[in-house]
Amino acid sequence: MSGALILLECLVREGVDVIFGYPGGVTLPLYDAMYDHPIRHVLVRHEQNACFAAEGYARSTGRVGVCCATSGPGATNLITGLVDSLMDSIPVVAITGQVTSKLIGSDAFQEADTFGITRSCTKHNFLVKNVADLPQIVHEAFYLASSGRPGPVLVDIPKDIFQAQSHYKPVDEIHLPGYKIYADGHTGQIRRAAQMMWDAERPMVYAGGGIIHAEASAELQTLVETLDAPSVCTLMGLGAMPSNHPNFISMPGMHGSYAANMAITHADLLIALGVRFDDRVTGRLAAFAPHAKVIHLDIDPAEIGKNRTADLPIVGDCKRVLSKLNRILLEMRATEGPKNESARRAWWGQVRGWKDEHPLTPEISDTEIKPQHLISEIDRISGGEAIVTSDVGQHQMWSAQFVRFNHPRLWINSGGLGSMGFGLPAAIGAQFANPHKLVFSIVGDGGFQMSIPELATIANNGLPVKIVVMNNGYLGMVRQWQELFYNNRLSSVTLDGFPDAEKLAGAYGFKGRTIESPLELRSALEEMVAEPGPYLLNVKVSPFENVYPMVPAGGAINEMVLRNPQPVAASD
Ligand SMILES: Cc1ncc(C[n+]2csc(CCOP(=O)(O)OP(=O)(O)O)c2C)c(N)n1
Repeated sequence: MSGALILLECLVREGVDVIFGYPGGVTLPLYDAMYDHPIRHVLVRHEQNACFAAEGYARSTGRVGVCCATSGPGATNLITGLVDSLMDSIPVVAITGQVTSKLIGSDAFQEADTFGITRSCTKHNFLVKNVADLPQIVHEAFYLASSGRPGPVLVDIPKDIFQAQSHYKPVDEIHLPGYKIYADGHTGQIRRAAQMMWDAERPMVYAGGGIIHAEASAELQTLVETLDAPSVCTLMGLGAMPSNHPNFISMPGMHGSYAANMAITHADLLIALGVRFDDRVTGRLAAFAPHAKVIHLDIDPAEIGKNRTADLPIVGDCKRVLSKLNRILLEMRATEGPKNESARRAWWGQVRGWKDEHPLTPEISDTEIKPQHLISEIDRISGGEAIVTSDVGQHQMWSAQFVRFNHPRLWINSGGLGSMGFGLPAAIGAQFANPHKLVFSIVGDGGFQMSIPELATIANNGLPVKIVVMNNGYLGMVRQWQELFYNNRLSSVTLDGFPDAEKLAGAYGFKGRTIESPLELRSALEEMVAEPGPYLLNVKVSPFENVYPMVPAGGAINEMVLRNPQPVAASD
């Protein structure tokens, strides 16, 4: 077999059914092998979007997403996607072509040091030097991408390796000295954690993307119910608790709810599960959960104590450790009966009071479409069941606030890196992985224009993605910061000349429409969803709406601006 066929055999054995990619000179042998191969190759319109689409596939399924690019510019175009996957711990395998082995280092045409360049933006990377190593390397790449803390792994393959002849040798065992996964958690620490949870008067569960990666939502729910504790999910963790669950408060942090941030501030025990104490969650770190002892569970030991010292660290897989914790807690409840009943009742009273004081409610107007109104109408149609991908900016934060998710893996967004241009290609990957699911792609007029070429991929493949452009005519989130922190000196944030949506979608062969009256909002969304194919709905919303609550950068999370803010000094 040629190296190209060996690679494809490895992918088949890893269960890969689709690759998102873009061909070029050095990957010609691979594309020739794919010509009549059962694995489907989806031709995107830019390599960055190949990686974002692979992420959409991975985020919506938990399986490894695969993308492919040629050497040089093809490989460097993948970088944003790789960093994005690394920041959000998404299992992606990227295959890149490299110039022929004997030309490496000669500044050959389309040569780039992909191995060197991607060292810091992958969980691991390989340069294949011998065709006989290919099966071992590819299976190791899948194992590394999907095990422990998931992440992107890149395999760089010179053209001559694709062409060389060898055999596919099955790989029975992966043995990587130095790569250890501590999945089970320390038994003593787990016992101590259970005791701390049992003894707490004001416990608070703070759950993140790690719960979703570990498929530990059911265990999380059991924990929250056994403790009867309030819980919040981070931007990456939304869906880990069903949004309608009585113990779920909402998202915490910079644009989190008043109740979520107040509850964290007043808790006496913070149960941090699969989270990384991101600055967008913690605000001023020194003022974050100031009265709480912290239990921190994470699969990655490097996260423990990175930002906030843990009083009780547990390195382990969230699913395994939470099921052990649940067993112990249920035993405690059976033998000891309920604990701190009146303190816990008072705590819930406080949390409910905060919720009632400042609930997250969408703004609605009779004359213009408020962005929050748009998002809450999408939420009404979704009913917590649709896949929603977003881009980055105000629409992302309003989506996180107002769309409910009954299950994990429905909410797909670029959390850590905040990459504009993510939403549309991520929807492509998610729709390929979930052909029968309703997929909304909620994007800003800025981010949408970064990934407009992917309308062709959507059209060519007949993907029924429902694209909703929340069109405020601005780079909204940047405009908001310029208004609030730079005396409203709006500098390079106006987006004039948005194309006619009907003509734009029509040019690609599908339906599009622009609306601006709140009276047509509901029927336009329903028309879009009823359409069997793709649909582009351009929704002109009030341009100057800001996302609240807002914790100004560097502020403590209980110092939220709820609305009508006083400008404060500029900072990051
Ligand atoms: C690739 C990239 N460039 C720049 C930014 C900085 N940025 C963050 S939000 C934002 C504005 C987004 O505007 P739009 O897509 O219209 O969404 P809106 O905020 O209006 O909802 C910008 C420029 C970014 N996050 N990503």
